[in-house]
Amino acid sequence: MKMTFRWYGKNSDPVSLKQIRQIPGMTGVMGFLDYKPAGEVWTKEEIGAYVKDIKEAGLECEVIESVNVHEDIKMGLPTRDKYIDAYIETIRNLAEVGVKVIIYNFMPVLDWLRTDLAREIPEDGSNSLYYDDAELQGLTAVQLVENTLKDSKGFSMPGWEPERLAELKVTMKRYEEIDEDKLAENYKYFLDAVIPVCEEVGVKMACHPDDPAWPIFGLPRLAHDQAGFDRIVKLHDSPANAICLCTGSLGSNPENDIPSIIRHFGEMDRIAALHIRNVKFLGYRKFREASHLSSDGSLDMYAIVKAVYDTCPHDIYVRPDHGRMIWDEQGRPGYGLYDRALGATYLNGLWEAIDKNAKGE
Ligand code: DNO
Repeated sequence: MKMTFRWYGKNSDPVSLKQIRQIPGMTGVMGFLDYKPAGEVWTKEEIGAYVKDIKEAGLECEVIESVNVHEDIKMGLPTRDKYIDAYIETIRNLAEVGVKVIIYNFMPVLDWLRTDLAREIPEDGSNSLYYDDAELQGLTAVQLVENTLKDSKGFSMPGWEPERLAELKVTMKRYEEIDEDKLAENYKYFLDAVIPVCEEVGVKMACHPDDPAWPIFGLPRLAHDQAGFDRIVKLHDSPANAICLCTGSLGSNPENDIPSIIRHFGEMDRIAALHIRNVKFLGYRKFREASHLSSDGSLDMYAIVKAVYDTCPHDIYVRPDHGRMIWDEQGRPGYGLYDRALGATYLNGLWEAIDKNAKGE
């Protein structure tokens, strides 16, 4: 397991590379240029400079996240080809600086979504991201976006680029014409264009699940259970058409058996990276994000890491995901230093125990 940490770059992340390097067992960064609007090429110079900083800090940068797919591609508009060309250029540029996995998603309009970015956890006074579907029912997509941006404390948020959200009303309207089958068709068109390039340059595309794991605001969504991912991996059958298995996103729906889903896709060699975190179910479509520890949430983290150990390559890329805000840290919601660092060391501890046990040590 290559343990990595999401990092937003030196101009945007209050967490420094030095701090990340000091977390025990940390080998690299899952990188992200948070200022790039969907559809724009990530140039060699920008990526090169970003990766150089990471390498100088003694870390690797073999995974890049949130290379966002332009809405015109998802909607299948005639303009999609120019955005696909730009995406291909980005893939080539990323491959040149040593990137092996690109994490993206195919969620229409909105990326991950919560109804509260800092809900206090009464037991210990920390706070975390929180979702209650009943609260969402009272909101329009526009209101939800406004609330989220207001609560983001001025930090950029992955998937919540202002450019993309400016056209929200128009885009929502257009999606009334697009059902899941149409979205799958548009997805296939995209994969048929990009996957051969990935094969050529040695990169895997890793689709991130819908978060939460069900359709919202009547928008079509494809990636929230095993059947959905079975469909996605078959849209273009190649090891380069892979999955970023996010345990917390899929795990927001208690019907998803996460260790079993990991085993299913691990055995098919379709998992290219994992985001591993815990969630605590509070009711029907209601959850908050817990510390990574099994006993703090609803997911069995031992069974999850064991499934990874048993079915994925042992150098698979993993990162702890959204942390709580603890010890009075002020930071980007979900992406502070402390709780994610605790999560990483806990996951490494589980791995060590499983590994030694497997080797009879
Ligand atoms: C949320 C992240 C996502 C993920 C993207 C990939 O916090 O896990 O933003 O990186 O959906 O495109």
